[in-house]
Amino acid sequence: MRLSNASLDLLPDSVRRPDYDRARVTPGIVHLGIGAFHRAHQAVAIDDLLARGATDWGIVGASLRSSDTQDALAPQDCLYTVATRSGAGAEHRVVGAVVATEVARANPARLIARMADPATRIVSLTITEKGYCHTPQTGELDEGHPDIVHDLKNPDAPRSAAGFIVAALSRRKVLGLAPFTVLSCDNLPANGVTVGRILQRFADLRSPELGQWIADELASPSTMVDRIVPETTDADRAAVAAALGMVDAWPVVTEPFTQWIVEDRFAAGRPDFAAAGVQLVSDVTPFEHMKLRLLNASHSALAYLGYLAGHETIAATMADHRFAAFAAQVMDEAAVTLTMPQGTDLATYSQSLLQRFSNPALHHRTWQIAMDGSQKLPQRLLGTMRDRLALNLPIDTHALAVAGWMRYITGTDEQGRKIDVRDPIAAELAAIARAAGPVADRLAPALLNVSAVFGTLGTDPRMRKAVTAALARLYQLGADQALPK
Ligand code: NAI
Ligand code: CS2
Repeated sequence: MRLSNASLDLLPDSVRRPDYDRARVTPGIVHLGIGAFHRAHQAVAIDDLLARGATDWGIVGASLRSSDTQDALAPQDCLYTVATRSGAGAEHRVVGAVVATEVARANPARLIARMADPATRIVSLTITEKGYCHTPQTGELDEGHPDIVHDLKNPDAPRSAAGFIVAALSRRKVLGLAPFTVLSCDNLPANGVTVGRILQRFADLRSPELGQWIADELASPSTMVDRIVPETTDADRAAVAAALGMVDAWPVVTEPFTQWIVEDRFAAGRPDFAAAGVQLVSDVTPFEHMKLRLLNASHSALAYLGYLAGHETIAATMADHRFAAFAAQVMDEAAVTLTMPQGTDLATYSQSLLQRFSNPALHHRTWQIAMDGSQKLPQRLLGTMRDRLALNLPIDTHALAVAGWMRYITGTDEQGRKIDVRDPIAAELAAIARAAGPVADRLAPALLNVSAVFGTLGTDPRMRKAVTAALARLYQLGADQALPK
């Protein structure tokens, strides 16, 4: 039997299900990038709001890359399971907030029409850092990106998120409709400001009048989003099927913790997010820095050094007290660069992160977190290093994490095995690594010269010295022994 509207009543009592009439739900949100995180985080909050009567905030989930999610969810009436796991066991909840799916490349016109529909008041995004077609170090639109070049020539059949959003906004302008609010839920610094800047520039390149309209009218509030959601495995699907007593082809697995902080700036209305536990603020910046520089920075440090030391998951890496101590050190050294609201307890926050990372029920692969490092390092590690240098503080801890990334992107691990490096500039990085060879004095400076990632920080002599020394230590001792004793 398959999970669907027709089989909902056959679920075990232990499985929570939509507590509202799905037939009454109408779309109010189009989400681009209907991946695991959206379905475990934003969609759960919306599901809570639908149960409180906000039935005009259903989600249309779109993928700009593949039909996998649509293929899996269509037979399930877009229902799926959120399996929340911890050492205490697992809870299962069937979520009904997604009411339709779209595959952008299969029918771009229909996706644009959905976004231009007056009922669509929010377009949200989890398209990964690389989906913004931006230069990570500056946050500016990469006008040479192949998708951007294509979309400027084919505005009605775009490939990029920016292309789709601007095409829909252009349609709304012609129809005399206000823009929807663009809500980035990706791990980017100032994600709302960044996406707003990218959209405005893309629109400018299409038509200065459109660019000005977007500059004047578009709301793109920044958000901080947090819930650890590993890629779903076949073992996860089997465990969910056993719990449901029926097949769910597309479940998501996550942790109990969830947090969503949103700047309250919506041009076309919003649901009562606070009723779903979402925090509404005027400025999300301190919370975003806290999360990116404490959680995501230590996540990336554990991912590269843990992978090189032979650990498959974050939990397995954390089981080695030296890695756990290193993650805590990354957090402590980042904390001094943060300016937080009165009463924020960063020590307690860091302790909670270490516990979350150690969750034995989550199979969060170091390889998954290691991907797209060129898009992640600036906001996770490099901002802290820049700020610590400005305070004349040592950067050796973060330099070892950066060295871990450098060793990882060479594509060969410490046992000589190939690493499947996933990154938008993987080929460029591999070429740099091949030319430099496995020699720290050559490889570190060559990679620090990649200005799209390191910018001027890469030219700072103190940065070059610390990262080169860390990479030399890594080559000499291996990740397992290179950690501080
Ligand atoms: P996923 O792989 O399940 O989904 C990624 C989505 O992005 C897919 O729909 C994919 O088609 C789309 N995508 C990938 N490259 C794209 C591109 N170049 N242009 C447009 N769309 C593209 O990944 P998941 O777990 O949903 O994470 C997505 C993002 O959510 C992350 O990159 C991060 O920014 C954010 N996030 C993820 C968390 C997690 O623990 N998984 C937690 C907090 C934030
Ligand atoms: C992870 C994040 O894959 C990664 O880069 O660091 O997706 C992390 O799981 C989330 O930001 C946690 O909220």
